[in-house]
Amino acid sequence: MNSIRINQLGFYPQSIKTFVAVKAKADSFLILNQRGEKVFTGPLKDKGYWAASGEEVKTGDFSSLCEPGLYSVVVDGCEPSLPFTIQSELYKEAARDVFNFFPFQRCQHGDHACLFHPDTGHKTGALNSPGGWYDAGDYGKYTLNGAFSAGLMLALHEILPHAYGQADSSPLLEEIRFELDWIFTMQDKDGGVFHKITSLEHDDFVLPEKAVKDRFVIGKSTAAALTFAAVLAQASRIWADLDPNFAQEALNAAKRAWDWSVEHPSEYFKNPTGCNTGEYGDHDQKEEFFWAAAELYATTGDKKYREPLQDDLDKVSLRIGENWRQYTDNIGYYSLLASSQVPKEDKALVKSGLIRLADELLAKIEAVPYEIPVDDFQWGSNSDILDAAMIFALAHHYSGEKKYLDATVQTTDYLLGKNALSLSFVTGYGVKSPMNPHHRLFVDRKLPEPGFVVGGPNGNREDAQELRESGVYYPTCFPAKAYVDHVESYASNEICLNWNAPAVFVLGYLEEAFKA
Ligand code: 9MR
Repeated sequence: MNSIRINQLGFYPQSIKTFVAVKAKADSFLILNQRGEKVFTGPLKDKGYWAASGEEVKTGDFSSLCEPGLYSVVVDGCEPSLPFTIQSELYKEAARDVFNFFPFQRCQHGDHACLFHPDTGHKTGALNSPGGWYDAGDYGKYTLNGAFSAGLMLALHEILPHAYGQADSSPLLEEIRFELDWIFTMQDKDGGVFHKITSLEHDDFVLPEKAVKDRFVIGKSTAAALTFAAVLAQASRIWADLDPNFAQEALNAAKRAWDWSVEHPSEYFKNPTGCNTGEYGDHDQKEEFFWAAAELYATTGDKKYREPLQDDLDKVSLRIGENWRQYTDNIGYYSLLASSQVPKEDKALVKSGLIRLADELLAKIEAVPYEIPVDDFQWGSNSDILDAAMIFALAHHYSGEKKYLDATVQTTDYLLGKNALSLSFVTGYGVKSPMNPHHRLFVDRKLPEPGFVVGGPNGNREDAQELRESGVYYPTCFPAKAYVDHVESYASNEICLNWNAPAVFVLGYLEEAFKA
């Protein structure tokens, strides 16, 4: 593996430009242009040992090199880096393709008669629940993760409505609307919301037309109702002028789901016996309550929804980590900042909380040798990286301070090659990228579709035992390298809605921020 790790797509002319060199004895580096001419020299900075990857790490910075072109980094005693460019519109195609992931995930099962599992409270009958996106490499549709992923992208639309099209005719909104139309179908008559549509056991690794197991509506949970309420309240605000009827229906449905949740605050979802599809189980619904109340407040300005926010607004503890689990409430904070209904005192509180977290994460970038704000690698770790990049992007948006834009760039560099695997984690982008993601829709393809973010290094390696049985092994135990580009590695190499959604946010944000 190349010991120089760098964003394999490259850099915007005006952005910060850094790389990592491991096991390098030299204390300086140079940059060669396409003709092999030396165009830059600089010192390597010793960052010490990184326990997460088991490497001695040095870093280099060539931010003042701004001339567009094709380059490589050379360090004495190391193989030259993979080539990279300096160019404007750096992420134009990548942003388009990470967005195109969503239409690709559109459900191909009819889902006109999904059987009620008794744990929904319905003993017989079926639900008409067509459309929506498949969650990941499986064919399930999960309310919580669908709502969360749509919410992340709506948060971008709210601050930069032009990022993916025009404010009033946006392909991004059109695609999200496709998911929301499905989400609507998940509400029960009493206002509660079903948890998921899946078969009882995971489908075989086949295309949808061959995945013919019965599809069920399973569970009715507080988490589903709250995330449903949150995203539809958010949508109601965003579509208010574009489609007033839809906006009103969305708000009514959101309010009913909220009321149901207040009466049923602890309907935690657990897979019923005989069901092994994804759980999205969580026994702490504080984040979901916050997200829903924040959206209802940001949309209506009604004090009734302000009251449940009080405790959290006193602390404003935005957090990243654990994939989706701890992040849902952050969208609520973003919406409070964006909405015109929220008084400026509340906005000031939220902004200071956002900046506080961004500063903590900046300190982490300083401390972690690879210059990233994450050093814990779990299932979907790439989404923790991207979720942190979102925090930096928003801190930059609301403060205008360059240090947060730099941090957004550096965190994104990790995703695209400046990591311990020297791999771009986005299919089809960079010199080396995943070739065998765990995705049923790729089963008949030689190459994966471009623009799919894989889960990434996962120190817990939940699938290691099953992989071993197929003769496949994780190459190392170091958490930052615990990844295998094998189709069976669902715990490190799957793709998923809530891992691509923050990529849509971050790449779209950077393209706008660096517009000439
Ligand atoms: O992203 C989820 C991760 O946080 C959990 O640890 C894991 C096991 O429960 O499930 C992940 O979500 C999967 C979901 O349950 C089903 N579709 C694929 C998702 C990504 O692997």
